Amino acid sequence: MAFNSSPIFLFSAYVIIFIPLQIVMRFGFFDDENKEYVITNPETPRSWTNYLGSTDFGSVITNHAGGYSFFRSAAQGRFTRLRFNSIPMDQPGRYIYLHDHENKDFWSNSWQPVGKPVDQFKSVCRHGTGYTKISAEYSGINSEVIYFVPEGKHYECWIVKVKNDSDRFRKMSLFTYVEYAGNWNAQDDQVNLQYTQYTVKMTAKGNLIDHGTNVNLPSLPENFEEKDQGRHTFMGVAGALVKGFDTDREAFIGPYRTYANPLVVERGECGNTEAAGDNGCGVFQVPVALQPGEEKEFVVLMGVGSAEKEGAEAVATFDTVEKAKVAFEEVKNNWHRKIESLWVKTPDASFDSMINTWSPYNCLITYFWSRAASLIYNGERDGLGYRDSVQDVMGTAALIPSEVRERLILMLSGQVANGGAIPVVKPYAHFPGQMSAPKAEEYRSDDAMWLFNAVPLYVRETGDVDFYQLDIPFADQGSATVFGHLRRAIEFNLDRLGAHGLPCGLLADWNDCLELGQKGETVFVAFQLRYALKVYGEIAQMLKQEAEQTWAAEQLAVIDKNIEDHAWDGEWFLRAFRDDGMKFGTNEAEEGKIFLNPQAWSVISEYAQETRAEQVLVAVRKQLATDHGIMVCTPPFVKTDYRVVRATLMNPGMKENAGIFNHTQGWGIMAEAMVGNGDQAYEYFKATSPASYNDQAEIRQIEPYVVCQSTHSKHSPRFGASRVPWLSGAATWLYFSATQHILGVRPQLEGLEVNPCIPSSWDGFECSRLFRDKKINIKVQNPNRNCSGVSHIVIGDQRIEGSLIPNELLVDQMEILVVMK
Ligand code: IFM
Repeated sequence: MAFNSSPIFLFSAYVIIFIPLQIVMRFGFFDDENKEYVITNPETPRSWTNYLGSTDFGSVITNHAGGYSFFRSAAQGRFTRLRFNSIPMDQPGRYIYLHDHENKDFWSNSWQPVGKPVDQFKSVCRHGTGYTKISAEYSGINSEVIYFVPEGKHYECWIVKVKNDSDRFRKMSLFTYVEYAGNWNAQDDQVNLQYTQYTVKMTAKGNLIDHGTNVNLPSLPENFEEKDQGRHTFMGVAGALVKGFDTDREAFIGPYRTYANPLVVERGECGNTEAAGDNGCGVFQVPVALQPGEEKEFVVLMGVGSAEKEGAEAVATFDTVEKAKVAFEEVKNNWHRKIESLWVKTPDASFDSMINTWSPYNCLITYFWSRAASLIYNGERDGLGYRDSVQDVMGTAALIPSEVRERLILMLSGQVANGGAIPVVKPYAHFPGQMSAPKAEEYRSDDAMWLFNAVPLYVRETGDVDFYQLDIPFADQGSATVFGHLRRAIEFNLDRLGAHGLPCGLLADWNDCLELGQKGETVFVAFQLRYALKVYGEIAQMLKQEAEQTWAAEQLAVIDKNIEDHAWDGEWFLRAFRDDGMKFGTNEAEEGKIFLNPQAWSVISEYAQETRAEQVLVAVRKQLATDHGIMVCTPPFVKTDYRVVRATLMNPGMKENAGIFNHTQGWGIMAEAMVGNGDQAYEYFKATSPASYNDQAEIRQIEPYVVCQSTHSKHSPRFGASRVPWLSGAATWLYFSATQHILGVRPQLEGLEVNPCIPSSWDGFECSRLFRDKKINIKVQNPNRNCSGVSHIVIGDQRIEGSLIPNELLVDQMEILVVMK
């Protein structure tokens, strides 16, 4: 942390000049070349996390090696333990302790949990794509652990290195540590102790430990959700001799100690304990004797399956450190390939750090784990929430198009025959055609509307137009083509219009705190419906379905009229009507006078244009924009009864109660970009972009490399503080708005469009885009420092008017010049 605190006073003969020095509070930096965020000061305001693995096997890991591991689901498959919402917030984890037999001193490779004084202990954590590397320098010993999940494997691999940098012989012991769950069901493991304290059975043999739960019950591979079944995980060591083990947590730590000073580590000697019931742990003692300058490496493998079978196989696969290093490089390269679909160089290095690495990586992690696995999401949520997961597709369509196609098929099969959607799709327990449809009061009005953003985006990215004709079952009964699913989604809302001819809000309409019910109406979803009808009409035209195109145009005209007649408040659009006629988002109200969603979506849906668009965007700038992002509404609800709006449950300035809900920030950016206001779009981007806060990390407090759910607004005493990092709709919309609207690199069915809306201070930028397997290198020139408007494109000696590079001119490795007006 660089910390310059006090202002300086300069005295001259006549005046005293007060120059406030900027306080720089920084804990690390972006290593763009290696696509890593490097934490050089371990005393981060909160634990800063990363993810390992895939949707089959995942791990949450912090800069202190804290976190947990899970198979398929953090709720149903969590086999190592984390104590949520504790201090520190990330314990236990996957530790390597070091014991010096000469003086009995001990420490951990990660600064925590032992926590040696930072002036004597140098810690560096490199969070990379799908791996984390933590190194320490202490007492003349250098150590390093690289954590990753080898491709296609259901186990973690830790490459451990220890080097004697002192000038004397050192006799050390290294100890592994993980703490095991009593049941893979996270809730049972945390609270149903009268049961889970009797289910663990630990055994150790040679270099393998077996962690069993309910071992006398059969295992049920076809029934993942059944928690009472026999399950095994293993820990193994390869490339080193083990001297001892402990698998009984209490024996390892001691009854009145903590992870900071386990009894066995202090003693320097394992007790060879095997837990039967109570709490299991995975500890191996690896003795290491090092001459000055000498180093030793070995591998720890930890994952799903029995020690006897899968454990033995894992140890055989990685019997040398070299093999583990090859697997590590493979993981790194695979992730880099996934996020390389767009590379950019702009005048703003922090914009580039986000767009070239962290934004797409954040989108992928959110896509994989939805809202179900982090230090905050603790297993209470499981599966793919419908609306969120359909939107998550948009951030990843360019990165992993074939996986996205499968995910879209899954989500479309989560739609029921009436066009609405089941609220959560659990990939491991989803049986299309056999699911029950939600009860009337359980539907959300926006769920299936997001398909109109996601499906066409996937088709434009890939050119897979046939996707619209693919037949997909509904969750409950029957089937339809993708085009048919889209039609049903629209019908769902058209069948549920209220007194003003606007869609009914139902249980929620994106905003979980607005429970408008079966008759209350939502202006936000009215704009979504308008957008859906517009998009549906365009698809119908492309598919030459003229009757459908006409139908969409007729319905759109009706919705537009209802919006015009009922949704305008005078200076901005209303948010909603309750069924008793009460309005949300009106200047007449004392609380919740204006909401962001309908203003942004009036522009995004192209309902509001020119003067009207300018009017609503001015209202957003004046009423809702702050230095740290745009508030979801204002003023906060304090007096309004919580039965009228559930936002009252939250403190003012937090989350849906006039907080800065980051999911929505991209919509503000898009709306400004759509009217050509690149300066304002960029200002909104900077206010919300995590990297903008790297030198002021004390404001957000969370990771400066990933988005988060919500930022405290000016109505909160913690203005700027940000919470619930990583898994948020903010990931998709920040990446989407920055790449497709600010940079303006937009796949179209007819080709690749480059239509930037940038700040007037930029004289241009360079980027390269992988588009349908072709690499397009683009140079944008902005000679007149305009925000928007493309004059022409130059390809070789050919000049094309406008902003589209047509399909027929696209070839691999081509150079394009885009000249702005
Ligand atoms: O839109 C929702 C999301 O689905 C879950 N978190 C809260 C958001 C806003 O209410």
